[in-house]
Amino acid sequence: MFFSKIKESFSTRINSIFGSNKETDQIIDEIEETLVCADIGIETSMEICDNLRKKLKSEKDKSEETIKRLLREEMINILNIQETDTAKDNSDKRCILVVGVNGVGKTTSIAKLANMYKNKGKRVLLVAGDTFRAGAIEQLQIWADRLGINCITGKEGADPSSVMFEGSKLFKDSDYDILICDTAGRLHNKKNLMDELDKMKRTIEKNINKDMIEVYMVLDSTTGQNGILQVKSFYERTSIDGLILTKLDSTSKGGVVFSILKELNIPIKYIGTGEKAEDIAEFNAKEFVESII
Ligand SMILES: Nc1nc2c(ncn2[C@@H]2O[C@H](COP(=O)(O)OP(=O)(O)O)[C@@H](O)[C@H]2O)c(=O)[nH]1
Ligand SMILES: [Mg+2]
Repeated sequence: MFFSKIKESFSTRINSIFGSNKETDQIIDEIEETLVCADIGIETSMEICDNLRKKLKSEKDKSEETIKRLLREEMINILNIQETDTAKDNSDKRCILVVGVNGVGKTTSIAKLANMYKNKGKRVLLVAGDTFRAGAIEQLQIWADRLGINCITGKEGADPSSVMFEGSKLFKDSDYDILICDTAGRLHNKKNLMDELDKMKRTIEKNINKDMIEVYMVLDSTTGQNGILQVKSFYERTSIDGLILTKLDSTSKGGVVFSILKELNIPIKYIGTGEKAEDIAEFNAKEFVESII
């Protein structure tokens, strides 16, 4: 089970609300509290429960089962607000630039994506664009070797844009389907990370049409609301096409998924559910909610 920790804490709390002879109003109030505690965010929790109250008014049966069913429906509704632009997802040749702060799981997610696309029969090329962090290039290279995927690397400390140029040029000139680029989460020198990302993007655009390039931001779900601030600070400068939410296997607070979609309105493309290459899945709101309550 992907979300066993979230399920454990969330469904245990929801289940404990029922049982004794409580009024429906009190039950809903307690559900609202539980949602807030699970990091769903106050506004979103209120919205879910207001809708739940309204729906329950016209419902004769106010049993635990009905309340839970309606709660699931409302939670799924809230998560489905995202509009997914699948045009790029389906294009033949595409480039994904992966950004995010250090330690969130960028390199691991790139390996997972590469493996997933390879298994779908796509030809994948990787670019080790995190030239700043010690060992980052090697980390991606090890994954690439393990998965049998070609990886373009430069020297540690080199200008990441030069590796991006080399990778995107090879991509353009060969019959690769997908180019996935790793980037640094932090810079050692005083250079601004956003300036550096802009530069990388412009460099890639010299070889690859703008419309084929997507920026995916990786977020660590265990950082909760802090992750949202991270996205906002990136978003000021670079538009983000999708999110990869990692470590959902090791958090008990799945609520961040709701806050992300409500506050940022950026689609969650993939979720990370472990440390192995195959621990990645497309995000599905219905499956997510049904697996946690
Ligand atoms: N449990 C778990 N660990 C993950 C997941 N994704 C990444 N990690 C771990 O998080 C740590 C940092 O990952 P890394 O890819 O190096 O992060 P980066 O600095 O953003 O490139 C590593 O120990 C990974 O194995 C995930 O979905 N679940
Ligand atoms: Mg990395």
